[in-house]
Amino acid sequence: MERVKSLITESVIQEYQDNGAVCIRQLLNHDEIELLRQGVEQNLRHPSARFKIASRDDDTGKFVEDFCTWQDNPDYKRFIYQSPCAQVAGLLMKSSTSRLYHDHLLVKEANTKQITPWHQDQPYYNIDGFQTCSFWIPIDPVSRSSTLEFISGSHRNSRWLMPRTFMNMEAKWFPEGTLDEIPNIDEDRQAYPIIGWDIQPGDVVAFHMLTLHGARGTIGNENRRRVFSVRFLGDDVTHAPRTWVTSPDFSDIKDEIPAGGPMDHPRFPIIWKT
Ligand SMILES: O=C(O)CCC(=O)C(=O)O
Repeated sequence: MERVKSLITESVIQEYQDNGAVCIRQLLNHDEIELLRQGVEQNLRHPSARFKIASRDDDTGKFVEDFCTWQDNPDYKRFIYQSPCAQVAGLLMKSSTSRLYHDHLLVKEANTKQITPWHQDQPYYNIDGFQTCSFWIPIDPVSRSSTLEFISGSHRNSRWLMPRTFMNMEAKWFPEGTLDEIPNIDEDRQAYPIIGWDIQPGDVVAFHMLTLHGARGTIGNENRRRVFSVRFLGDDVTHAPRTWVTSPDFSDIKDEIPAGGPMDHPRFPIIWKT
């Protein structure tokens, strides 16, 4: 694809490798954003059994999430197979293949107080490996104050930090005390290399599954913030079945993929290869 050639330069790939997050301006065209808009609306009209409300009842807005609906959502499916994202993920990960892991819907209505606490994604997952890439794709304009932020270079540490539930900060995945805690970044923001971008539809943010990231609410913003996320795995990623319920929950297929083997399964198709 011409736009992939012109936008994904060696320096963009290096930025991804060094910082663990990169913003690619206008990677997506109008038709691709429209496809996502239809897909998101269909998803919100027909939420899956995995749909959840991630904000409190007394919030002035609302934060909702859904997961793994691409097989029932023709617009998501078309986007995943036909947009440049899988190829871009492959280039950023320096992988010869790009395998779909899952899709994730994240909608914050205008004036949502609920923050997304700082976290890494991989400790919630059922995978091992380093070649990973998630896309965070807003279909509404997002201001710098409500955008997803990253601690530049934090993926390189490759140390897993304690995953907790977003609302009650419970340790549901690893027992208390078994992993280091995420520092209180917002207490001393100057001490961290925080990066983040305001977004116009068409822009995408790609990030590594070990990069520390978080977002504020949408307080003071008139926009709702509808985000479609699609996540890809590269050559070195293997299945790591857990004794706990991962997020998203893949326990129904736990025994269908050998532990330590590639994620070969119809739920995780290879979308792009060199
Ligand atoms: O959209 C958000 O607020 C959080 C996104 C996030 O944590 C993710 O995509 O992994």
